[in-house]
Amino acid sequence: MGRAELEAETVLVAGPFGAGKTTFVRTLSGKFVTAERGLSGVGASFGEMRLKPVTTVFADVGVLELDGRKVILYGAPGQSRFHFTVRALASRCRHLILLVDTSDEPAVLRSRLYFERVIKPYFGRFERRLVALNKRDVSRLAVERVLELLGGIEAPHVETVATSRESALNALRALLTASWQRPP
Ligand SMILES: Nc1nc2c(ncn2[C@@H]2O[C@H](COP(=O)(O)OP(=O)(O)OP(=O)(O)O)[C@@H](O)[C@H]2O)c(=O)[nH]1
Ligand SMILES: [Mg+2]
Repeated sequence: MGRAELEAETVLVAGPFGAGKTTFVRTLSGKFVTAERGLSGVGASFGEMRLKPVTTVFADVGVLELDGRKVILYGAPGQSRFHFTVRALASRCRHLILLVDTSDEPAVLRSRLYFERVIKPYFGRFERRLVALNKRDVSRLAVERVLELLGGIEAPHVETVATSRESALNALRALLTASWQRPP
Protein backbone atom coordinates (compact mmCIF):
# COMPACT_ATOMS: atom_id res chain seq x y z
CA MET A 1 0.00 0.00 0.00
CA GLY A 2 1.29 3.48 -0.88
CA ARG A 3 1.74 6.30 1.61
CA ALA A 4 -1.32 8.15 0.36
CA GLU A 5 -3.47 5.10 0.96
CA LEU A 6 -2.20 4.69 4.50
CA GLU A 7 -3.28 8.24 5.32
CA ALA A 8 -6.55 8.18 3.45
CA GLU A 9 -9.90 6.59 4.05
CA THR A 10 -10.36 3.99 1.33
CA VAL A 11 -13.85 3.04 0.23
CA LEU A 12 -14.92 0.26 -2.10
CA VAL A 13 -18.06 1.25 -4.01
CA ALA A 14 -19.60 -2.04 -5.09
CA GLY A 15 -22.88 -3.09 -6.66
CA PRO A 16 -24.33 -4.97 -9.60
CA PHE A 17 -24.07 -4.03 -13.25
CA GLY A 18 -25.42 -0.54 -13.85
CA ALA A 19 -26.21 0.24 -10.20
CA GLY A 20 -24.48 3.62 -10.48
CA LYS A 21 -20.98 2.96 -9.09
CA THR A 22 -19.12 5.02 -11.71
CA THR A 23 -21.69 7.79 -11.42
CA PHE A 24 -21.32 7.85 -7.63
CA VAL A 25 -17.51 8.04 -7.78
CA ARG A 26 -17.59 10.64 -10.55
CA THR A 27 -20.14 12.83 -8.78
CA LEU A 28 -17.97 12.96 -5.66
CA SER A 29 -14.46 13.14 -6.98
CA GLY A 30 -12.32 16.09 -7.86
CA LYS A 31 -9.83 13.76 -9.48
CA PHE A 32 -11.40 10.93 -11.34
CA VAL A 33 -9.89 8.10 -13.32
CA THR A 34 -12.08 5.55 -14.95
CA ALA A 35 -11.57 2.45 -16.98
CA GLU A 36 -14.81 2.39 -18.92
CA ARG A 37 -14.97 0.64 -22.26
CA GLY A 38 -17.60 0.11 -24.90
CA LEU A 39 -19.65 -2.93 -24.04
CA SER A 40 -19.17 -4.74 -27.33
CA GLY A 41 -16.23 -6.91 -26.30
CA VAL A 42 -16.13 -10.64 -25.90
CA GLY A 43 -17.74 -11.85 -22.69
CA ALA A 44 -20.55 -9.36 -22.28
CA SER A 45 -23.88 -11.11 -22.04
CA PHE A 46 -26.78 -10.18 -24.27
CA GLY A 47 -28.67 -8.85 -21.27
CA GLU A 48 -25.75 -6.66 -20.25
CA MET A 49 -25.34 -5.25 -23.76
CA ARG A 50 -28.99 -4.34 -23.92
CA LEU A 51 -28.80 -2.38 -20.68
CA LYS A 52 -26.09 0.13 -21.53
CA PRO A 53 -23.25 0.87 -23.94
CA VAL A 54 -20.27 1.39 -21.59
CA THR A 55 -19.07 -0.42 -18.52
CA THR A 56 -16.25 -0.33 -15.99
CA VAL A 57 -13.51 -2.87 -16.70
CA PHE A 58 -11.13 -2.66 -13.77
CA ALA A 59 -12.05 0.09 -11.36
CA ASP A 60 -13.00 3.72 -11.19
CA VAL A 61 -10.75 5.65 -8.87
CA GLY A 62 -11.77 8.94 -7.35
CA VAL A 63 -10.11 11.16 -4.77
CA LEU A 64 -11.72 13.87 -2.69
CA GLU A 65 -11.33 15.72 0.56
CA LEU A 66 -14.19 15.44 3.02
CA ASP A 67 -14.16 17.42 6.26
CA GLY A 68 -10.35 17.62 6.14
CA ARG A 69 -9.86 13.95 5.42
CA LYS A 70 -8.62 12.46 2.19
CA VAL A 71 -10.93 9.85 0.77
CA ILE A 72 -10.10 7.45 -2.04
CA LEU A 73 -13.05 5.79 -3.74
CA TYR A 74 -12.71 2.62 -5.79
CA GLY A 75 -15.69 1.84 -8.01
CA ALA A 76 -15.84 -1.88 -8.74
CA PRO A 77 -16.76 -3.25 -12.15
CA GLY A 78 -20.27 -4.70 -12.26
CA GLN A 79 -19.99 -7.08 -15.19
CA SER A 80 -19.75 -10.66 -14.03
CA ARG A 81 -16.60 -11.42 -16.07
CA PHE A 82 -14.68 -8.86 -13.96
CA HIS A 83 -15.87 -9.99 -10.55
CA PHE A 84 -12.42 -11.45 -9.80
CA THR A 85 -11.13 -7.88 -9.40
CA VAL A 86 -13.29 -7.38 -6.29
CA ARG A 87 -10.89 -9.52 -4.26
CA ALA A 88 -7.99 -7.19 -5.02
CA LEU A 89 -10.10 -4.09 -4.47
CA ALA A 90 -11.52 -5.39 -1.19
CA SER A 91 -8.03 -5.99 0.14
CA ARG A 92 -7.04 -2.35 -0.35
CA CYS A 93 -10.24 -0.77 0.98
CA ARG A 94 -11.16 -0.27 4.64
CA HIS A 95 -14.81 0.54 4.08
CA LEU A 96 -17.64 -0.57 1.84
CA ILE A 97 -20.57 1.13 0.19
CA LEU A 98 -22.91 -1.35 -1.46
CA LEU A 99 -25.00 0.34 -4.13
CA VAL A 100 -28.40 -1.23 -4.66
CA ASP A 101 -30.25 -0.50 -7.88
CA THR A 102 -33.78 0.22 -6.68
CA SER A 103 -35.24 1.01 -10.15
CA ASP A 104 -37.58 -1.96 -10.03
CA GLU A 105 -37.95 -5.34 -8.33
CA PRO A 106 -35.72 -7.31 -10.75
CA ALA A 107 -32.96 -4.72 -10.24
CA VAL A 108 -33.18 -5.13 -6.47
CA LEU A 109 -33.04 -8.91 -6.84
CA ARG A 110 -29.96 -8.59 -9.07
CA SER A 111 -28.40 -6.45 -6.34
CA ARG A 112 -29.14 -9.12 -3.76
CA LEU A 113 -27.62 -11.84 -5.93
CA TYR A 114 -24.53 -9.69 -6.50
CA PHE A 115 -24.15 -9.18 -2.77
CA GLU A 116 -24.47 -12.87 -2.02
CA ARG A 117 -22.16 -14.08 -4.78
CA VAL A 118 -19.52 -11.37 -4.93
CA ILE A 119 -19.37 -9.32 -1.73
CA LYS A 120 -20.44 -11.63 1.06
CA PRO A 121 -17.10 -13.51 1.25
CA TYR A 122 -15.33 -10.20 2.04
CA PHE A 123 -18.12 -8.49 3.97
CA GLY A 124 -16.75 -9.20 7.43
CA ARG A 125 -13.41 -7.55 6.79
CA PHE A 126 -14.72 -4.02 6.21
CA GLU A 127 -14.49 -1.64 9.14
CA ARG A 128 -17.50 0.42 8.10
CA ARG A 129 -20.31 -0.59 5.78
CA LEU A 130 -23.25 1.15 4.24
CA VAL A 131 -26.03 0.07 1.92
CA ALA A 132 -26.94 2.89 -0.48
CA LEU A 133 -30.39 2.47 -1.98
CA ASN A 134 -29.70 4.19 -5.28
CA LYS A 135 -31.80 5.64 -8.11
CA ARG A 136 -34.45 6.80 -5.68
CA ASP A 137 -35.41 9.54 -8.14
CA VAL A 138 -36.74 6.97 -10.62
CA SER A 139 -37.89 4.22 -8.26
CA ARG A 140 -41.52 3.58 -7.35
CA LEU A 141 -40.65 0.96 -4.77
CA ALA A 142 -41.12 1.77 -1.11
CA VAL A 143 -37.95 1.48 0.95
CA GLU A 144 -39.60 -1.23 3.04
CA ARG A 145 -40.22 -3.30 -0.08
CA VAL A 146 -36.62 -2.82 -1.25
CA LEU A 147 -35.28 -3.99 2.10
CA GLU A 148 -37.63 -6.96 2.08
CA LEU A 149 -36.41 -8.01 -1.39
CA LEU A 150 -32.78 -7.53 -0.36
CA GLY A 151 -33.03 -9.85 2.60
CA GLY A 152 -30.96 -9.09 5.64
CA ILE A 153 -27.68 -7.30 5.02
CA GLU A 154 -25.95 -6.31 8.23
CA ALA A 155 -25.38 -2.64 7.55
CA PRO A 156 -27.31 0.58 7.88
CA HIS A 157 -28.93 2.02 4.76
CA VAL A 158 -29.44 5.43 3.22
CA GLU A 159 -31.35 6.49 0.11
CA THR A 160 -29.28 8.01 -2.70
CA VAL A 161 -29.39 9.61 -6.12
CA ALA A 162 -25.86 9.11 -7.41
CA THR A 163 -26.10 11.98 -9.87
CA SER A 164 -26.63 14.43 -7.00
CA ARG A 165 -23.50 15.60 -5.23
CA GLU A 166 -25.43 16.47 -2.10
CA SER A 167 -26.94 13.00 -1.95
CA ALA A 168 -23.63 11.21 -2.59
CA LEU A 169 -21.87 13.35 0.04
CA ASN A 170 -24.59 12.56 2.52
CA ALA A 171 -24.01 8.85 1.98
CA LEU A 172 -20.25 9.17 2.33
CA ARG A 173 -20.65 11.16 5.56
CA ALA A 174 -23.06 8.55 6.88
CA LEU A 175 -20.43 5.91 6.20
CA LEU A 176 -17.48 7.76 7.69
CA THR A 177 -18.92 9.67 10.62
CA ALA A 178 -22.02 8.02 12.01
CA SER A 179 -21.66 6.49 15.44
CA TRP A 180 -23.68 3.32 14.80
CA GLN A 181 -20.72 1.69 13.10
CA ARG A 182 -18.89 -0.96 15.05
CA PRO A 183 -15.50 0.23 16.35
CA PRO A 184 -12.36 -0.89 14.46
N1 LIG B 1 -31.97 8.33 -12.47
C1 LIG B 1 -30.81 7.89 -11.97
N2 LIG B 1 -29.90 7.36 -12.80
C2 LIG B 1 -28.74 6.93 -12.26
C3 LIG B 1 -28.45 7.05 -10.87
N3 LIG B 1 -27.22 6.53 -10.66
C4 LIG B 1 -26.77 6.12 -11.85
N4 LIG B 1 -27.68 6.37 -12.83
C5 LIG B 1 -27.58 6.03 -14.26
O1 LIG B 1 -27.49 4.62 -14.37
C6 LIG B 1 -26.68 4.25 -15.48
C7 LIG B 1 -25.56 3.33 -14.99
O2 LIG B 1 -24.68 4.06 -14.17
P1 LIG B 1 -23.12 3.69 -14.01
O3 LIG B 1 -22.58 4.68 -13.05
O4 LIG B 1 -22.47 3.54 -15.32
O5 LIG B 1 -23.25 2.26 -13.35
P2 LIG B 1 -22.05 1.28 -12.90
O6 LIG B 1 -22.55 0.66 -11.64
O7 LIG B 1 -20.76 1.98 -12.85
O8 LIG B 1 -22.05 0.22 -14.09
P3 LIG B 1 -20.92 -0.92 -14.41
O9 LIG B 1 -19.59 -0.34 -14.15
O10 LIG B 1 -21.13 -1.25 -15.85
O11 LIG B 1 -21.29 -2.07 -13.52
C8 LIG B 1 -26.16 5.56 -16.07
O12 LIG B 1 -26.99 5.90 -17.15
C9 LIG B 1 -26.33 6.55 -14.93
O13 LIG B 1 -26.51 7.87 -15.39
C10 LIG B 1 -29.46 7.62 -10.03
O14 LIG B 1 -29.33 7.74 -8.79
N5 LIG B 1 -30.61 8.02 -10.64
MG1 LIG C 1 -19.02 1.50 -13.77
